[in-house]
Amino acid sequence: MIKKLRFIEAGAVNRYQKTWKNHFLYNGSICNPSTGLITLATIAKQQVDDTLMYSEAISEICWSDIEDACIVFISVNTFNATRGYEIARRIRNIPAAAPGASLDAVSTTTTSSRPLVVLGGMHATLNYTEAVRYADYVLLGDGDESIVEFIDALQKLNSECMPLPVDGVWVKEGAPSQMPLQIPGLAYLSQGDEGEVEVTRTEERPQPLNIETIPNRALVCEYAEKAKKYNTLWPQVHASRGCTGTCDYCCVIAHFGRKVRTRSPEAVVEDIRQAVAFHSQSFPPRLNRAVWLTDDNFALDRQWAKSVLRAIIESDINSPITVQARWELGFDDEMLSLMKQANFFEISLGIEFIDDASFVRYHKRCTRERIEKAIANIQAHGIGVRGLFIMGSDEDTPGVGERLGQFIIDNKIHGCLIQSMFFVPGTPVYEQNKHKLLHQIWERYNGSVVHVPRNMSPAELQQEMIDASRKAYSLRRLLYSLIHTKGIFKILAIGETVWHVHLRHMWKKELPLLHEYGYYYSQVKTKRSFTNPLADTEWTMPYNQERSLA
Ligand code: B12
Ligand code: SF4
Repeated sequence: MIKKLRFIEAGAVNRYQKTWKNHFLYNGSICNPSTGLITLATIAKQQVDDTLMYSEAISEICWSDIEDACIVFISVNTFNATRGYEIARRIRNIPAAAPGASLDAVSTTTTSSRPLVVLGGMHATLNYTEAVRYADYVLLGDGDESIVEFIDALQKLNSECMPLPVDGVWVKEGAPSQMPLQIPGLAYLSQGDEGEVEVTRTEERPQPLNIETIPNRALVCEYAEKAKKYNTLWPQVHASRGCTGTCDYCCVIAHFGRKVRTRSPEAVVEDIRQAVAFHSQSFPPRLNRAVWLTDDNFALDRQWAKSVLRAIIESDINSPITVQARWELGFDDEMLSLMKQANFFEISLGIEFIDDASFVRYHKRCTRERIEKAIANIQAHGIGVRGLFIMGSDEDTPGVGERLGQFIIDNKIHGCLIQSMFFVPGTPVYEQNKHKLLHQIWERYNGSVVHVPRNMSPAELQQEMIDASRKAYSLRRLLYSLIHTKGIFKILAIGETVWHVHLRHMWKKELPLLHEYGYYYSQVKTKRSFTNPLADTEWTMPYNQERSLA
């Protein structure tokens, strides 16, 4: 019997630490746990009652609770892949069960057993040939259906001989020669005819259409108490998955597919209700009551989006709501007035660049002029605009930070996310630019500079990001917001100014290293010898990622 399942969301470089700063510093050493993994834990709990999730975004892992689990599912994006692999390695170092052992043996607490390790999530899917070396299995794509089949398949094997891949290698001796788990969307290491280790991938699995499950947030260890305690955690709900865009840098289309899958308006409303209740508390009352709809492009299916908005208007939900969408939404007056009625206070626009040449280069269908008009129209409906920006385009030239800051001020954008372009393996920008990457230490792929842009050195680019942030979050802008804006915008202005001071501090700390990298990179280009300057640091290179730039 499979008696115990554990889910782990691996932490990023800023994984959870207990500190007083968590009360006001968003994404410092606390941030929201993964909705996707909570959804999977909710689904799996219907099969195995003893199911629990740890998120290193909000707590530490209780290792003694992991050791006797039957299966541990680990979720990795690119920015937390290094840590995810480390966790997988640690669990697999618990001595493996002998080939042919039954699943019961795996779930005992004896030292000769260990849980089965399954990796999944965006990075594991797009890079399964890498991820599979750390896990017994990789489940590809959205897990809503595959996880059920996977657990069922293992349950069925339980009564028979259960051959386990030992240390990641499928051992045929003493076990059926046919791999017993042949469900679609699975990758694992196997042994070829001549004894060599090879990666096997089963047939492709279409992404699930039924994505109605409402995540049971109470399954996440320590989430309930922290959700109430910290304003830096807030209710988040994912209403639709995927996008039909063509942007070269986007891993969302690579992972979720170039189409959109939606949940019913009823499920979205109920999910929001539950998320709000989970985070609310009467004393002291929450300062930040905002709900975040985390869709990548909420208004892509316009009829559906309007039906969700109408359902919210008709419901008892009165929280302020923020959502991500593309600029086209700024020209749909009916949508904007429904959003206003549904208490949407803000739209996060993926603006990305401020020059048309970059839009063309990275196949983002828009122009600066259209974006500026869209922003003005959204604001005319009484909704604020947050800008999501990418720096480090090959079209960027020195002074781009100052220009971006000015764009933000001129267009009255009240908040922004500034990131350097990062390169998720599996996306077109990765393929086009992999020779320009400074390293492949995935945990550094979190918005700071990881490549050599065309017109600047890496350190210069990072300095441009600092300049843009400083201009957008100046003391003057903060004072202006405190005097001229109302309610939630005041709270956001304070919170985000603190967050950007923190970001700039982190970016500055990396400058000497980026200088060094830039220097080494130029050495490689002139064919001189190259030593990886990070080789001696504590950062660990993922398997197969140790590389010199030569
Ligand atoms: C909400 C969100 C956040 C929130 C909450 C994060 C969270 N833990 O959910 C916050 C604000 C904290 C955040 C922060 C960041 N984020 Co963010 N975030 C998102 C966003 C918009 C939605 C996440 C979501 O709910 N997705 C929907 C669910 C259903 O999908 P899912 O999580 O992938 O899970 C499904 C499958 O992947 C799969 N699956 C997942 N895990 C597993 C595990 C197993 C075993 C299996 C079988 C399957 C499986 O099944 C799930 C359900 O079907 C995504 C974009 C996106 N569309 O995913 C970006 C995204 C994940 N974020 C991204 C980034 C870069 C960041 C930051 C680095 C930004 C920054 N510069 O600081 C930080 C890093 C966070 C940190 N720990 O420091 C990138 C990641 C790119 C990458 N490949 O690594 C994304 C994809 C945005 C983008 N378009 O580039 N983020
Ligand atoms: S519009 Fe946004 S979500 Fe859609 S492909 Fe472009 S970057 Fe990705």
